Amino acid sequence: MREKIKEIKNEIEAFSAKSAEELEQFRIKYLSKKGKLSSLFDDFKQIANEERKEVGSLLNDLKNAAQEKINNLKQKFEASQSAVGNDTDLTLPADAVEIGSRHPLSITRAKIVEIFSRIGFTVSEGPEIEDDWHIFTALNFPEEHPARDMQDTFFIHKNPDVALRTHTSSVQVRTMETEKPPIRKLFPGRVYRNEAISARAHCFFHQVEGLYVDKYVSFADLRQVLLYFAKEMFGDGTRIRLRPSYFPFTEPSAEMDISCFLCGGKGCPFCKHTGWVEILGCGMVDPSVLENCHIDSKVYSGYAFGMGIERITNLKYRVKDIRMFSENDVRFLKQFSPVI
Ligand code: 2NL
Repeated sequence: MREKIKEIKNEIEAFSAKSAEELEQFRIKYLSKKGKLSSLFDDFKQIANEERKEVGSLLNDLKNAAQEKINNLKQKFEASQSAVGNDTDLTLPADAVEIGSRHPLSITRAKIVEIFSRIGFTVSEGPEIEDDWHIFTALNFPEEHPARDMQDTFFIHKNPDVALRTHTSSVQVRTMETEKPPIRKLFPGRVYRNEAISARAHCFFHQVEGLYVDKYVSFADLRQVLLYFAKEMFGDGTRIRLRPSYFPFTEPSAEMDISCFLCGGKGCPFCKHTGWVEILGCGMVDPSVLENCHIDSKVYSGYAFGMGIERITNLKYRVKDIRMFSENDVRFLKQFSPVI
């Protein structure tokens, strides 16, 4: 009897089925009424009393092992059957997986960051919701400056004033408040202005600002760094021109044009026959802004600049409507180089 149990146990352990039919044959052979186990249980009735307990438990183990084997194999067949049903055509082509592409604004931002990183600029980011001090007061905006007006700024709270930042200069203020010169950084990010939405203006856009504060920083340093940037961004033959301008936080301030990259400066419809295209604003950080950030303006000086990422992107890719950048239309987005 024990020999027989052992033999059948080995058979069951060694068994494997290639199909559901084979498994059913196995079940009939071992577990059906006329199967091998039934006949073993019949033999069991003749067994001596002192052996009943031990052999009984061996028999039960055997039955359980057979049942478990069947259950496991059954599960395996069911799983594979549901994955590949009889009516599944495995020769059909798979659904195409569309490869995404980098957003044009991200491409431009990365390019700007890369160009400045080569000359030692690192990147800092900060909050989009800001207090009055970091957006306006520290930056020398007088109390009655029009940019503080409800028309330009999205206020979240009045008294104390909390608003969506209108420029990333707020991050520069935070940096100057917490870090010691030399500071050589870029500040990319989204900014918000309460403007009527059109092809040329949106209620949010993106900026990269730059800041360099150290001893003996001069306007000549600013000009040379911006010339380097213009050549790297728009081509080696690019020339720059600085026109006097005004910002509350810089003195002197300037607007920078590059020679038109389509006509080379000769004049064409793109540059409105001037030969020049405006790309950014810049200037020497106003000493009072440095002092507001606890930097000694008698020891340190600095330059700053700011540009709109949408504007630079439009120049490079000739996007006609700024709203396309945030419409999520894949026909627009996939025209830019894919991520590989
Ligand atoms: C533009 C012009 C500019 C700055 C941004 C700046 C920041 C601090 C101090 C001084 Cl904390 N200046 N930023 C300076 C000049 C121009 O942006 O057209 N942006 C789109």
